[in-house]
Amino acid sequence: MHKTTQTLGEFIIENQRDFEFANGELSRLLNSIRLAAKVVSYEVRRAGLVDITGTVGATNVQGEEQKKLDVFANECFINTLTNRDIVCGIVSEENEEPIHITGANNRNQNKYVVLMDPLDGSSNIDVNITVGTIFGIYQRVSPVGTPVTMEDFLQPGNMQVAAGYIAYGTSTMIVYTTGQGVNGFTLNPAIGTYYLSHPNIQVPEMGRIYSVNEGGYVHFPKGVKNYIKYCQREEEDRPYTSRYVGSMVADIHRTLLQGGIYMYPKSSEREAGKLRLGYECNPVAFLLEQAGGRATDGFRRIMDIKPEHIHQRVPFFGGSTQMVEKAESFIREAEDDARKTEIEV
Ligand code: P6P
Repeated sequence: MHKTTQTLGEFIIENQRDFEFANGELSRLLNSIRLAAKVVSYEVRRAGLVDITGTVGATNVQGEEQKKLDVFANECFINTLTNRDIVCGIVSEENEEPIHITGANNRNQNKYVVLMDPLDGSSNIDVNITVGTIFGIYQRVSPVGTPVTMEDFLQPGNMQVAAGYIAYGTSTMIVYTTGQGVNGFTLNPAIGTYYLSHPNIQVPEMGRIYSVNEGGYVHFPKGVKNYIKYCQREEEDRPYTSRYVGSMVADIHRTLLQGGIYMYPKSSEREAGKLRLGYECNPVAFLLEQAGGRATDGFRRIMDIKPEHIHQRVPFFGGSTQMVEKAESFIREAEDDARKTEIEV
């Protein structure tokens, strides 16, 4: 029986009253993301049927091979956000520089900036694994009526007014927050409507799943290695289960719903880890915290980190609060031991 719960459109209107900036603009912004997500979802779902998988022979600013769907998704979100005339700037994983949008009559009247990864996990496209779009929304800090500035894009995550992801999985879901909790909406592709399927998502305080690319184990810091060994030891409620999709949206969606910890540590190969602060870690951190979870770089709250540049990478530990705190304790302990050894030498 088709669920006839509240639609995303009804939910946005009903809840815009709760939003201190409720002047309809954020609602229109969220609606533009909702539309772009439908278009991208349609293309992702037929990727295997038409020659839209594979690569365009180009690489993006991350030096990663660009997939045709990456390019399509990036253009789709940029065009949709631009046409709605609400956004004055966009940072995208696929673009080295921010996109400046002067708006109607080039008067720079638009108030929001969006940081996004238009198709995260795209390396999984050709093997039919869940990929996703991740977005964070901020109010500009530069004066309305002037061109958007780099400072508008370098705000800490605690300034986000909304954030979320679209998961293109067995079904297409939008999961987002405006600071009033986290809600998930599932798309009914037959009628193109999203329905509230996961109201008020709460991350379990404690989970039994740890999620990390264990192929990097030899390069991880000692504290992270010690925590992974802790997860694997047969004592108390352990060993935990290991799950790693290699697509952040998939791993985070599971963590939000079932609990657990998702980690992308720094390593001897990647001094700052791999995940980008602006358009992967901050939006996900906002969601996790709004759902009662925790997100840090092992030491600092992700959303308190002041970005230095728009493609900055940070180590990431996020999920069930008790698990993230446990991982942090192992990391701190190893750092303290290393410091003591240095002093003794
Ligand atoms: P690795 C995808 O490129 C991504 O940014 C995340 O979606 C994913 O969690 C991670 O990288 C996977 O990286 O090094 O484990 O393949």
